[in-house]
Amino acid sequence: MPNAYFPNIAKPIPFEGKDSGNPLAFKYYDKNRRVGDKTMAEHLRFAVAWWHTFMGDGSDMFGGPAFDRAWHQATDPMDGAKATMDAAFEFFQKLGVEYYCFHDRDIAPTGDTFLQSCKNLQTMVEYAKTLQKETGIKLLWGTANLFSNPIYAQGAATSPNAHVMAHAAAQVKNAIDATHELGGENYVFWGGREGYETLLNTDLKREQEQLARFMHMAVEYKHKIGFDGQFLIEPKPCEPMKHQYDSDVAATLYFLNTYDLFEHFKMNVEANHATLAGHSFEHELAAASAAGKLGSVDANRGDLLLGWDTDQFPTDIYSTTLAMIIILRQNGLGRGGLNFDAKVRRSSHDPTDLFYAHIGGMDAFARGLLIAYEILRDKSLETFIEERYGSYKSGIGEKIMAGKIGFDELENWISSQDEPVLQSGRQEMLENIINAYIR
Ligand code: XUL
Ligand code: CO
Repeated sequence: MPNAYFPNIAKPIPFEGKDSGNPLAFKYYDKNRRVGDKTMAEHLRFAVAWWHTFMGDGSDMFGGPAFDRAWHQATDPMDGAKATMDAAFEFFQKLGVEYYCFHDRDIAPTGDTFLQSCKNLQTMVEYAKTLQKETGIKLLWGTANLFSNPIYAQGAATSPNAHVMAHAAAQVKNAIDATHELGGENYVFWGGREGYETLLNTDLKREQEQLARFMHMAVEYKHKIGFDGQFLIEPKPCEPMKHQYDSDVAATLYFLNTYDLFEHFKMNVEANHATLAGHSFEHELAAASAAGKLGSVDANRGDLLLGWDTDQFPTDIYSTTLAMIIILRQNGLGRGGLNFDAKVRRSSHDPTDLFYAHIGGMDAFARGLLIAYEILRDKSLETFIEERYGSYKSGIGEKIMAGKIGFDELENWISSQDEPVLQSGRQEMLENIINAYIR
């Protein structure tokens, strides 16, 4: 294993169990431990996000780069991209994750022309292919950065300028090719600039039609080249725009349904995007799962006292438990996974902080998995929920849901009945049950 960029981490992070006092060891994530019919690694399918972990330099609106990153030293952009890729694969191996995710412009620098950018991407894809082969590390998903280049300031697929939409299409084509070439298991669409700043200059219907047309072209292209990865849409309500069209799971499902795209996409649900949309993380997971559309997760957390996408590492066991209940109920994420779309704070400038951050996130989800598994195994919620809707299994409830009767029959039936007997929702009792499992 190379040892150039993280010399302080001499060997892969070990599993040492919950009583270990070693901050560079897993306390809960024991990748080969079986939980039900799968190992922890198979359940959780962790991925590292290239952009935050390897591209982030600690800059924010108030100050420049702050991080100590040996792989950012090169002056030539392609040399820098190669150094970054070496650092990334060293990091994956030392951390012990099997997957990563990238934007096209993360792994390869933007060139002076579109063609040069495509060439840079191809070169870096070839290099990534070699490193994937050597290490067994895989690509969970690829995506295109359709938000940094100033030409996308008014949207990419939803730009009022058809030339810009064509540019976006050509860029996505190349990003799908790169993902396909690297055996990516999914491809993500996050419409960072697909929205508006003001309705005064915006034809909202037309822009959504453009977005739909763009997605149809992507689906056609996917079939044309035989890419069998899952297409995912990642909802987010705002930031960078005032409003983004894929604002939450429900809005995205409506968009897919309206434009005949439903069968071709699933969702990549991000925790911090859910809270920005005024929902809980578990709400968005449940909404996607109920539609059979929960494909993958961007695992992070926000700060409820701040109104922006803070992209912090997930550490809240209660939240990971509720998330894992929903994921286990649908029998896992299939070809999706848990991608840490999260960044260390600006003051955590040391490369070792990247390890602490990921170890914490992986342990938080491993613990959530173990707790959720026990809750489901004991049917602690399931039996209650089943009984709560019991009145629809027979009698009048069964007739209603079978579509056999309507308002007239129900009026007749109700006239011969006493008042309904109500059952408690038992929220507090159920909350206590969950807490009893978090030990
Ligand atoms: C932005 C965000 C993106 C997507 C991929 O908030 O989450 O990084 O995950 O473009
Ligand atoms: Co994300």
